[in-house]
Amino acid sequence: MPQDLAALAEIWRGQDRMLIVVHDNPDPDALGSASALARLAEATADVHSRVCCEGLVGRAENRALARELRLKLLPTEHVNWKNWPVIALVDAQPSSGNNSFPSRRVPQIIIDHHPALKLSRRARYVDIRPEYGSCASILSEYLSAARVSVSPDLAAAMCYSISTDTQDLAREAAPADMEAYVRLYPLADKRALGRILHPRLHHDYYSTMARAILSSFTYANVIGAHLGEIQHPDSVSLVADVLLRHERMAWSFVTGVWHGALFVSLRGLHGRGHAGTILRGVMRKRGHGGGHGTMAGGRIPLNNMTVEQREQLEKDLVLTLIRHLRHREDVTLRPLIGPMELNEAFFKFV
Ligand SMILES: [Mn+2]
Repeated sequence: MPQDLAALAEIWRGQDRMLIVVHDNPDPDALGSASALARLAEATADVHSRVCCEGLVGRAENRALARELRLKLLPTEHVNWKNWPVIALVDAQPSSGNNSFPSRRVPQIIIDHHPALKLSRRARYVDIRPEYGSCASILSEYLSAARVSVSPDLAAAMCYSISTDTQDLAREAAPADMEAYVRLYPLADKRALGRILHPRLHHDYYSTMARAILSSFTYANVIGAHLGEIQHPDSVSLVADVLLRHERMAWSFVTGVWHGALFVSLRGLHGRGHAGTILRGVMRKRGHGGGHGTMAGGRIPLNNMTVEQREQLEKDLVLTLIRHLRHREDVTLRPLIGPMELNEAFFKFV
């Protein structure tokens, strides 16, 4: 569906503010897309926006991006939904399980690139393009069509949004994603882009990575780790991305505990891997999950489980995943790093 600027203008007519809801623990695509929609509404209808979500922005790159955009995220618990005349969801849909928008309410606007859900049809303005690798690419077409100028910071952020959702345009990228990137890159502040791509790293990054690597296991071409308690939910996807780069691996699966829920991340090497479908099959009714061909995430409420029960759940998830990937049923997981590989130099310091 091409963008219908007149229909959007109709929704914004006579309004002065809009609430933009993104998924919990938002990623670069969610933040870049929300800022782009805010820019469009402000430039074309003088409507001012706040961006709202639950959770945290954890990864250093994503925090740098939010800083460049000067984004002040509104926590969902402070939102009175009735007070907002216009509500938009971007990079997310109602009842998809990864956002805190109440499922009994209907937003006016939905712009997303995940597979369309039934409930989404109720919104007044719906633009869902699952063939796009990034939601920011869709929003970039709106800005172009409306001839709204894009600031150097916003262009830098949107470039990063597109490259993270498409692995630098190499996977699940549509021609439209390439076109959007090529349109935005010349406008982008390259220093801002550099600050997003190469941020300083918090100490927690190294402790999480050490724990992850020493506890990683493998089976055939599957690699995984259970991180236990984590500082922020983004740690699971961060570790899954690093583990997936191991030369023999095609799938990575990582779990971590945050605020009473088990966060899971599944990454696949190949574009037609159906990571989202596989993860939903692995989670079944235990929790919510979803995603694209190569990236998927979800969470399972732990409801005061004991540590032993949680560890059993983590094991069950891994075995179910391995079965879904059609490996044999008698599965013995092996440690990624054997004790022999931790040489004397390592033990000198521990
Ligand atoms: Mn996205």
